[in-house]
Amino acid sequence: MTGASGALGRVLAAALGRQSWTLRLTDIRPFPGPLPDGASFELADLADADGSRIRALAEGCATILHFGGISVERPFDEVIGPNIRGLYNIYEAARRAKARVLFASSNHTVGFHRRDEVLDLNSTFRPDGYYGLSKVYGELMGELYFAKHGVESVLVRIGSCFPKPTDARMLATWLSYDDLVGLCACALKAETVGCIKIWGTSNNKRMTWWRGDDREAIGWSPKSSADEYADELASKTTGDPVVEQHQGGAYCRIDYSRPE
Ligand code: 15L
Repeated sequence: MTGASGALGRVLAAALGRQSWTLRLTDIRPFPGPLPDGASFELADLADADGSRIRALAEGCATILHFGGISVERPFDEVIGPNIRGLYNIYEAARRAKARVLFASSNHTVGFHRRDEVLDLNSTFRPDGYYGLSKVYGELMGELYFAKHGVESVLVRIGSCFPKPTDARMLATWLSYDDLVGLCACALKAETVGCIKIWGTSNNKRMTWWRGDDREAIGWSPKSSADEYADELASKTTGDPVVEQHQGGAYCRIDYSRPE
């Protein structure tokens, strides 16, 4: 697992450790706190031009849970190393290790779609920044490595994975930690997956922007729902039309300079 020291990495490491998976964890930052049972940890830089360290770490792994890299909108020069070069290192490592990849993609691949649209897997990419663009690259990298080398991928377009939804947008985008763990466990256990794409949200029915994906291939069905927070959160909006009209929310506003 890359990005093991990050917010989602720590949740997953603890939960998958409890499920008795053997985990090889890595991150550019040290792992905070004690390691889960059955886990080892090594520091590594995804953006390493040589890639040999990542390849060595992947040896013997059945699946790479790729949660590493820049996880929010940042300037292009910060994104390119971990999220573009890093992706290449991960897929080359997966090819050599004959490992499956679960790629933590993002809703920011389609962030500039409007909120009154319902998307499916045929909808076009509309990245809302350099971060979202790097996730588009990652999804296409998965497609390339499956078509050319047979490397399997579960490409998960994560909505907003936090302990609780905290604003109106998250009534559509929220993914609970339990559902994330369930999804990863299904992806680890599935016999064959090919190259599939899944909307990473909980069972949110009151507000839905995304439908129709490949979750059946791994037998995942989310259990949590943001619906129970609807009364509390429906009015928690920003009042900014660029933010509120688009699925990517605040990411669309960063550096936004389009004349109205
Ligand atoms: C993401 O891709 C980010 O990693 C996360 O920090 C949130 O901003 C999330 O999207 C979101 O859209 O809420």
